Amino acid sequence: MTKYHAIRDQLLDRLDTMAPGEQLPPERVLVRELGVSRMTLRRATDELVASGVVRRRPGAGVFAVGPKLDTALSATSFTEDMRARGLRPGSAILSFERRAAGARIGRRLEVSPAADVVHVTRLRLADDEPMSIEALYIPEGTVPGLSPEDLENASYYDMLRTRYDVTIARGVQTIEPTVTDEEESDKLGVPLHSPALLFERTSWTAEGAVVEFVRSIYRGDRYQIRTELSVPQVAEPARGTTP
Ligand code: 16G
Repeated sequence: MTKYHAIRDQLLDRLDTMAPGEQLPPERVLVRELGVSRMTLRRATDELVASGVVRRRPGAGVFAVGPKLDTALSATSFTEDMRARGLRPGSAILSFERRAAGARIGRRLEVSPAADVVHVTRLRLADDEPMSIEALYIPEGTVPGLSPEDLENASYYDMLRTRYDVTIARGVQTIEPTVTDEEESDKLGVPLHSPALLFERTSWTAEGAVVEFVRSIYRGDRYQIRTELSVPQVAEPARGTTP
């Protein structure tokens, strides 16, 4: 292990005991405490900044970001998920339009290319911090009269249940690594080409109607995926039998 990797690990140990937003001691203090050169410390810190574990505020210092948000692989809504963590969910509407589905979205929503769909792009926030950008496509017939104001700082899933009496029964989701483009970086407040997670989710009602196709870009520096692993049951050979 190189010297700077060892220092990075020591800094990570220290960060484990720190609260989000807490400041790391100044460089000259760390140099003394860890017995390293300023250059080695800087290199280790740069790596932590790049991986999103700490944030550098020019002129102020280096601050702990806190653990990444675990996202479970279930059909929960952003709003429920944030509330369960004690964070305040928010969303800003970036665009809202009604238009013909077109071939690609039509296939996803299982409607004809000429069918009307509602296309909404939302910036999703947790305690006012941008977390993801979601492009949501809904068959127009599912949400008659839906307006941008309905979704401003509100939950689409709640709206489906309470106003349209529609309940999501199942979904399919894919996840891919990606990097943010110029517009996404700008909206999410991260550098260009930052790591991100691309989720594509299709959700159905119990009757088999598609109620959304969603393309979500989640910040890679703030999110990780947690999955519960079940152990496959292997059938034991019966005792006393000869192979
Ligand atoms: C989540 C879902 C998204 C869904 C939204 C509803 C992922 C990757 N995506 O962000 O597909 O449309 O929740 O949230 O989890 P809402 O009810 O708060 O609008």
